[in-house]
Amino acid sequence: MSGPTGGSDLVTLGEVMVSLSANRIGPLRGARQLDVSAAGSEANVAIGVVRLGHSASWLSRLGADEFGELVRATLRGQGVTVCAAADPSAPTGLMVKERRTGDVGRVLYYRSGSAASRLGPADLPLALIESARILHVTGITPALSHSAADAVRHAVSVARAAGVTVSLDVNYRARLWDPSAAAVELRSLARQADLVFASADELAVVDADGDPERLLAEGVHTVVVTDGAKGAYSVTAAGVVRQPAFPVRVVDPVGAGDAFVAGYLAGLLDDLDEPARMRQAAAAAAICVSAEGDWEGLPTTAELTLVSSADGTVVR
Ligand code: KDG
Repeated sequence: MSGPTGGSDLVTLGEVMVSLSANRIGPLRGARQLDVSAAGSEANVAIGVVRLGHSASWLSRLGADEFGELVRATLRGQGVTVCAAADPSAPTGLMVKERRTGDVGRVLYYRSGSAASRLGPADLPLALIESARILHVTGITPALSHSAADAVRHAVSVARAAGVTVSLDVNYRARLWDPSAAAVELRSLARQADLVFASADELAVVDADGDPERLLAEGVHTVVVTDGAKGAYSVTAAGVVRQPAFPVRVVDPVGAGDAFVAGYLAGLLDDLDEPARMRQAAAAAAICVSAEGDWEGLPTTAELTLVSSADGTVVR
């Protein structure tokens, strides 16, 4: 499905890396096989929104290498429109997921100097942003480089000028940048967003007192705060909506936040009311973490009801 002008309902920008995941528990040095996929927070959201019946475009840069082609083919295979120049002089980024213990995973990044870190304002197809219904950005992209931060700022100002809803997932990655630089950048971005998604810990990154009400007073329409198994709540001028997490067996927690955002934004695109958006967001997150992979388990619209199926259900 295309947006009203043949563009996409949702446009997003950021890095997708090839992801290599250990398929057994223990230090990586003992790994004998690694599963190959591609992942990046913003593109995970794009895939989630497509599975829930909307169109999405992803803007970036990729290396002119086999990994770049893997990323391109993976996203296209999931129905996402890819607008990413192939850069012959920088590689596609890489991340490696280790299952250090049964309960603790670690992610290693090999993304410094990657093609996506060279993303800049000149890479942005402005008409695509202007014709979208939602521009979704995260706090990961501005952490990649000064030019990537410029690209995010430019995309947000173009979207705002065109009346496009701006969504920000704070997604604070401590390993990617200095906390004070992150606070300056993310506080400014949050105040230009209509919708801010933050984990309970990340709220303090965008507001010194971690106060959603203050973000509302400064122009944000909705602040959505997620707190893992404790659930989530959203704050708007109309009040607070609380949504408990659906109890599921967690197989792979990575990507939960992106799934939540995808469920919420698809609900926004479908004009669902706030409690229904929050419920759909929580359902998408619960179903996603019940499967391996950052995005592979994201539900289709028809699968959203799986979250209320009893343990051990076999659908025939
Ligand atoms: O939310 C999941 C993402 O974190 C993952 O897919 C990769 O974008 C990524 C990152 O920076 O870790």
